[in-house]
Amino acid sequence: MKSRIEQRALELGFHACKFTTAAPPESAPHLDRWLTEGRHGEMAWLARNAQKRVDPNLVLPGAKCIVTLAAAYDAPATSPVPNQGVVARYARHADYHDVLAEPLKQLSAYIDQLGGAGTRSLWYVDTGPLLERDLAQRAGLGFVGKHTNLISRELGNWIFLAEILTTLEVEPDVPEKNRCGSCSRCITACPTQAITAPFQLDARRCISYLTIELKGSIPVDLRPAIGNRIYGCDDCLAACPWNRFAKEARLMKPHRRAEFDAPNLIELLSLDTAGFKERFAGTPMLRTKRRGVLRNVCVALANTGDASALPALRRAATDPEPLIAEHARWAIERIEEVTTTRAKG
Ligand code: B12
Repeated sequence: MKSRIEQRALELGFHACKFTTAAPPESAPHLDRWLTEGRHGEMAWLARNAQKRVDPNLVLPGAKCIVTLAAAYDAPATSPVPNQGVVARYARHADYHDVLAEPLKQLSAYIDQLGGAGTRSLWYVDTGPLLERDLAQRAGLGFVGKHTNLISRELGNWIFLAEILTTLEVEPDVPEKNRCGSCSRCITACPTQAITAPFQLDARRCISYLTIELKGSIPVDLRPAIGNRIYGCDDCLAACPWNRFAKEARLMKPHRRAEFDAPNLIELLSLDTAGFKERFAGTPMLRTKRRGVLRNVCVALANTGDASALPALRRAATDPEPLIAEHARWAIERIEEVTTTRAKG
């Protein structure tokens, strides 16, 4: 039964498939502490269903097994060029929640069919109240690295995680152990020192949080470190030496959106709502909406310090969306400051 599920998962394009029980993950108390300390920032949804998040049986009563899956993704590393933005690799594809839904549905149906009448299965890809990385580690798919993401010895860390909770009983695999050793490259690589200690991330400082999840104004003291990143950040992941084992992104490759490898910031800033929706359709960036993405574009332009962005920023400073206007005004001040200092120097 187990090998048939695994084989089907690989046929469907997943890179790895491992099994664990539906017992609460051992690291569950860390979630409690993390939430109590407010390290989740504005992500109140993480606290709302914390109870479920640590107990898969509250998600699917009668669950016996969790099938954990990995799908590799990849996109070229980008180097900073004036007025070009950087988008995290995962987002330079069609939205993975959509891409992985189809193979997950198929695998889920296959498991139900194998289990026969009465078998129930639920699939998730970042979409459910589960501690995905911890379950994947217990299933032996990889280990949670010091940057808090799952690293696989066969795939590195450019992987998405997905799971199928099922009432079907399958023998669990052997858990993986941590293999970071004395390496701390990811901690050093973080531009905002968001990894406050090994395995501990203060989301409120993480550029991924600031540019994707945060709905309001980006704290001024953190804006310079964002550089020209306009959506997410990959620095801690890119630093991981296990990436030498990265594999071709089978499922995600056909869904690459190469136009986001080096997007022109001034052009993005001119997008109105309809233009934004058209340009970003199908990508995860759509969820951050025009107001969030253009807020980030203003910060990135400020950080490039290029005076040629001033006309576009002056237009954005009158944008009806106050969040964009505020960040545009800040960007203008920053660029003017830099240009004045340069002229004096
Ligand atoms: C909320 C969230 C975020 C938040 C918070 C991230 C975080 N580390 O928690 C923000 C917005 C910052 C974020 C960013 C990113 N995310 Co995210 N995110 C999630 C989400 C929805 C929940 C994570 C969660 O439960 N956090 C809770 C806190 C408590 O977790 P934690 O601080 O890491 O602590 C855990 C462990 O580290 C451990 N632990 C804690 N303290 C200690 C101490 C010791 C001593 C030890 C041993 C262990 C330990 O126990 C904790 C409980 O799980 C998951 C999907 C899911 N449902 O799991 C995706 C997920 C983790 N994200 C993902 C991705 C791809 C990213 C980004 C790479 C995107 C990008 N390029 O910008 C970045 C990476 C940033 C980073 N270094 O984590 C992938 C990661 C895939 C992988 N290989 O692991 C996931 C799994 C989604 C998916 N299905 O693929 N994300």
